[in-house]
Amino acid sequence: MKKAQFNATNSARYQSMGPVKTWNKTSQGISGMTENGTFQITVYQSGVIRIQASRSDQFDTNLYSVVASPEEVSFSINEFSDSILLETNKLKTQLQLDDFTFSFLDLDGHVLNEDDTLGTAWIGTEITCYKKIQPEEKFIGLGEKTGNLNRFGQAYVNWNTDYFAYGIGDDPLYMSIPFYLGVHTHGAYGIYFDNTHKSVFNFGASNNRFAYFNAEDGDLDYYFIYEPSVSEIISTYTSLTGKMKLPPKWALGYQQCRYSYYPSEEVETLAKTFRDKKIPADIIYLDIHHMEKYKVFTFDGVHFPDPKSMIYELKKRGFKVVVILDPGIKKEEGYLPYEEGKSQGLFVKYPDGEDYIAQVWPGWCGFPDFTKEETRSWWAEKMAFYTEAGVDGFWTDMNEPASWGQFTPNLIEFDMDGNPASHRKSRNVYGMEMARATQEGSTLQNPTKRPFVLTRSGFAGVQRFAAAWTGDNQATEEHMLAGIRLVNSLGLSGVPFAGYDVGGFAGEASSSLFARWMSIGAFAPLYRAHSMINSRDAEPWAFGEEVEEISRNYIQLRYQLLPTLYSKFYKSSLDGLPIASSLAVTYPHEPKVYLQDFQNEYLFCDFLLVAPVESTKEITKVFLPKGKWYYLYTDLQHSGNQVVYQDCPINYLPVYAKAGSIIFMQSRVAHTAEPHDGILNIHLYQGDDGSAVLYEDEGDGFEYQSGKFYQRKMEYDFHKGEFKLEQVLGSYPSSYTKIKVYFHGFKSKEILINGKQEHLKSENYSFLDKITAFDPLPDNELPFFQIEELFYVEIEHTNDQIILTELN
Ligand code: NBV
Repeated sequence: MKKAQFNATNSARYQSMGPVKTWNKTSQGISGMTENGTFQITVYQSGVIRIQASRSDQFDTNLYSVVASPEEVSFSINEFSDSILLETNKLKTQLQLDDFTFSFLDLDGHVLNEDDTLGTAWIGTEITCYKKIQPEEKFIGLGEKTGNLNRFGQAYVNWNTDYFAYGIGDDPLYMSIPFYLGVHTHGAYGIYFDNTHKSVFNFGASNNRFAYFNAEDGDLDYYFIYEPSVSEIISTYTSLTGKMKLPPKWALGYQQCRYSYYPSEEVETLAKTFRDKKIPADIIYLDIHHMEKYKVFTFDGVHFPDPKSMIYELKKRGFKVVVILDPGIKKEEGYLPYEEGKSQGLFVKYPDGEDYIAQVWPGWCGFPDFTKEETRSWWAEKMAFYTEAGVDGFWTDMNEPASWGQFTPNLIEFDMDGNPASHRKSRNVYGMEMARATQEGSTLQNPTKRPFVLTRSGFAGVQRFAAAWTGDNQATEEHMLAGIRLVNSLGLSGVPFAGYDVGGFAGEASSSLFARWMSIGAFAPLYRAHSMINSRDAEPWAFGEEVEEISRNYIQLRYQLLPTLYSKFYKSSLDGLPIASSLAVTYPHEPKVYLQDFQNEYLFCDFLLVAPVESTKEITKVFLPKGKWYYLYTDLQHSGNQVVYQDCPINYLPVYAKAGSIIFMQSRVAHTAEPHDGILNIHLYQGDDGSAVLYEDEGDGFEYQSGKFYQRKMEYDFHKGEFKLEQVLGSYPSSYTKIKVYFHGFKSKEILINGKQEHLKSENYSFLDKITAFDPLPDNELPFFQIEELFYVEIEHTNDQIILTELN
């Protein structure tokens, strides 16, 4: 790279960009030079401005995260004596000429975000952008980061790290997403810092002056995003870094994992037990003991003598098998993946060309360079080993990459798709590129199937390739709640499909903790229980009869909610929005949302407010935002904008439906592919307008992309007392023959359906079954809640518009 002639050196002291010397208007913005560097301002979208600054005349970029090109957008540039003002129809960007500092303002001139006068500067190769903190500013997002929802006062490092049994305040963890949102009185904005080096985000920690973000090398390259709402900011961020692809429906089911289930008889017993006990489930994972001496692309011949038949049997029971893939390839003569990797130059190397070898489970290993096209295609081909045995999904672990010693030397080199770079620039994208290769492999091997990849490590944009889980958590109450914040934060950062190890990976859950975790997990986008080697059994039935019934209840509820969940996944694949959505998304300016007591609350699939609570509590405080809310299990109504005290016996997780909710449910099934009874149950909640789209398709494959889907918009107009089911779109035949609408909070006993009078019927309705009184002592009986006299109507399903009126 040619170095421009700037005064700046790799000084040990702070050195700023200095004053702007020259600048010119380009077709997409502005480019210019300061005393110490070059810069470029690109109008990427009308609400997205990209700022780049460098000491070189060629900008250092990240090839892997932003997949969108700049849009053609009209903007104006005005020059003043001390500044330049660039204006789009959404925001103003002002560049101060004497110190190269930026201010971003809305069209009314309110400051959204502005640089501190320290601006953009280097210390050695480290580049930092210093920002003023706006009054009352809250900081949210930044992906898989521990700590509070509001990150003010905290600082974080982005450096993908294998962190076994991390503490709930520890940092960094496995995945880095350098995207955050600032929320204050004048609105909200997002900043995505597109630099893959180790970076730091400081939101006002250890100083009373500024927030900053920096990277230990590379350039300043960030996207400033301004939209009128937090959800539009997140959506815009995913228009840059890409969206989650619609997963196969089975990936939304309950997933059972263990380090490790073996031999194959144990796996078969596990599958049979789920079915015998009528606990729905879709996936069984095979962890590292499925391999021969932990060598990827092998099966342990002793414990899994006939994996193909085993998987075939599991499939007959409606299970999918997901296998773990670790990147380390055992350095062993005669082991084909190693021989091929070595001879074809597919491994990560030292600068002198020697393969980098480090220790992981199999012993000394080479590491496929997933930032190289040839390696990704080779890996994708190797995956035939698993798909031929019938494996359906893949779980990429240890891809930070992890190795014993946990200290990868920085000199090793990665191809970075033709732009070789050291570990310093490459580490953070390695895991994402492994997930990408794995997704490509799944598609190569099974072109008509949707891939399912679950990854531990990743970077901005990882949502395009895989779902994420939050690694090796611990079986404690605080971890259960911390996991919710991690998943919600991933949702704020473009990764909607995420989950935590239900029950806790390290350590052992108490019965009540396991029960509570199972109920919370039912409202996680990814619902997977997992636990560590040498610990007690941790399946839904392993904690006694009561916990088994509680677990069954919530797993069943999850399956009954599938029409809602699948519709929401579809929506999220289009708009990039979280499935488990922190209240900060919908109510960003409500201060209570950020309080310790309430920061874990979230909206699941838009309508259900989940208020997670420890298993040790019998009563909890819940903040209900403005509006009206129904306690799910009894329909008890609460007006919003208040804190309520909620009983939370171990068999009832506090969940509330928002007035205006339209919740789709189906009958109970053993797994996602089992046909339901043909009745679409719609739960409609009185009190506010609502709208929802029911989406269905084959649940796998890609025919939905050419119109083979069933899509139906439904709208509830509270003031008109009208509920409209619009005409069905798409060519996928409905799986429903009947629609049953439940009216929550309505008084009407008679309504009109397409103008014709109908008398409503009623029943006692319960979302969860009564827990058997196993203990003869009456005091130990768990409560049972139901909605008495819930009115409903049954309608024949047709694809035509159906209008229900006179709903009061
Ligand atoms: O493959 C074993 C485990 C796995 O179960 C876990 O989910 C990963 O996060 N893996 C880490 C390696 C070792 C953990 C001690």
